[in-house]
Amino acid sequence: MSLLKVLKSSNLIRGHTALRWCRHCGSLPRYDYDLVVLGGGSAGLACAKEAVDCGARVLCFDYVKPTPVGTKWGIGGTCVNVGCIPKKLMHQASLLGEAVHEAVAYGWNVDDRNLRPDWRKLVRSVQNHIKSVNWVTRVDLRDKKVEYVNSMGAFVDGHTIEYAAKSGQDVDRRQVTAKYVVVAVGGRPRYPDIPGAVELGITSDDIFSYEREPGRTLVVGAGYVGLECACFLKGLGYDPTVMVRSIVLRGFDRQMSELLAAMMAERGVSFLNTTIPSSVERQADGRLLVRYRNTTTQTDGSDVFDTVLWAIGRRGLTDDLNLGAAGVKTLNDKIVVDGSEATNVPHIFAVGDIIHGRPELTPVAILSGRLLARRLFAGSTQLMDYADVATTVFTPLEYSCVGMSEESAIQLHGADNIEVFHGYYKPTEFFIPQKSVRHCYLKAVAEMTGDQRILGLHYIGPVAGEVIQGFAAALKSGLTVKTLLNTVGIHPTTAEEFTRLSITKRSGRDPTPASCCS
Ligand code: FAD
Ligand code: NA7
Repeated sequence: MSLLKVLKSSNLIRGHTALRWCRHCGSLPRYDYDLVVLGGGSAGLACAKEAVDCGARVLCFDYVKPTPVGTKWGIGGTCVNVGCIPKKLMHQASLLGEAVHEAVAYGWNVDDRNLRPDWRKLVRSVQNHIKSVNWVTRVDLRDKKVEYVNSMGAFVDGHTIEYAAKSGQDVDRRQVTAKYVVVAVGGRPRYPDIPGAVELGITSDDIFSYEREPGRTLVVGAGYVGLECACFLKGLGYDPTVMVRSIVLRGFDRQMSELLAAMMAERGVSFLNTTIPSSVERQADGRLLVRYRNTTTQTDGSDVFDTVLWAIGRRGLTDDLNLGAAGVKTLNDKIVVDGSEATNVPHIFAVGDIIHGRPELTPVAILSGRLLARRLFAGSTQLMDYADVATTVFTPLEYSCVGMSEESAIQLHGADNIEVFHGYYKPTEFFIPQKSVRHCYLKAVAEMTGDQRILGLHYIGPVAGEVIQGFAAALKSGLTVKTLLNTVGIHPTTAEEFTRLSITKRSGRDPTPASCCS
């Protein structure tokens, strides 16, 4: 009998196993795996792949529970399937609609009247791309020798994970053990606790594969996801209304957020301010009657929509993990970790959206997963730096920022110790189609004294993410106003406006530009 069979029959190893001599201790391993990763999204996959590159034996579980209307997807997590990637593609589709009108002004002979997108074709194209990414991801895992199980993993104890294994029609429960466990299960959209919400509403988990044209859509929630969805729907010719409970884009710079909302309103997105939904009912004609309450006027109202999209935030997927069996502490639905992403149980870690109090962004998930693997298996001591992470809201004029908002800079340093440089600007390419420049604005929040270290940069305009990405590296390297204003711009770009920021808010001077080229 082979050694493997002896070990298996003696129950020294169970279920899935990767029996190899341990590179780290030189003997037969005590656990089936060096690392089990729960969740095959941005964080989990990055961690698993890096750990294998460092010589570890790794098993990654990924499983997606279908949404209430039955939407499901493959490996790769939120970003690839129902987040950044389909969102960016729909954003691009909506920008292209706008570009057709601009093309006419630039002399292209296209008929831009009655321009309508083919929603089903768009959805099909987006889904085809996603399927190709799912496939490449699986091939990548196989090539890198990361074992992957398409099943939900849950703790039996701190080192043991149980899952359902399918063979043909049969499903049996199996267990694997691991020296380390990384929890990277991410989150899913919340539903409000009101009649009709779950049965009749959809979320960002459904919209990118939605077979039916969304039509007149109520987007409930004015965070990042709500505003982005409302904007691509508007750009695609539908009629979105955003229901705002309190303020738009809580947590972002207030002035920029209000400017963004004004830009959306100018483009025809409707807002129901200080309003919360009370119920959703299906009418006889199939449309959705939404009742709501304005919390300022204390009045009730109602309206009829074709689609209701909940964008009221996301909950961490801790419910199915049986974290209690491993003794891992949670806060609400998130996992509390220290600066090394360790939970209160030292060999159990968490990365990505599931951790408490960190930015819910893909690059954050990827880098923290990778760095954790290097610390666990390659002797690295480098910790994830969560400060000054740049982000972009993909609305038609995009908003991107890095570092502090004006409010947090004032709160931390005091209003007298902060200087804000700002300006409106006119993108050259906006002139011929006579696009509105009213909301093209940027500002740098800086220290008052010395070379004036920059604490935050904010920009509303075209391709904001592309503009801010490079400045984010500069800000992390200690960028000052002096350096910024000594940097020669690239003309004619919108990014160069950061090198021309000479007007301070304190001066009271008019921040609207007189000319573009002198
Ligand atoms: P996820 O990607 O959610 O992966 C977790 C995986 O684990 C999922 O597949 C889940 O089904 C699975 N799972 C859960 N429980 C278990 C279990 N018990 N066992 C096995 N598997 C399990 N970020 C950006 O940086 N830029 C953007 O433009 C952007 N746009 C977004 C747009 C939308 C609409 C949304 C919703 C999010 C967006 N984000 C964006 C955020 C980004 O998608 C997330 O921050 C990122 O995907 C988090 O990765 P993660 O690995 O932590 O979790
Ligand atoms: P956010 O940023 O948490 O925003 C949620 C929005 O929904 C916000 O405007 C909330 O208003 C609103 N909200 C929350 N609960 C309700 C209820 N019950 N009724 C009405 N409105 C409500 O979540 P997102 O999904 O936009 O983004 C999450 C992350 O995903 C984000 O960080 C990106 O990285 C990707 P409030 O301000 O609380 O009054």
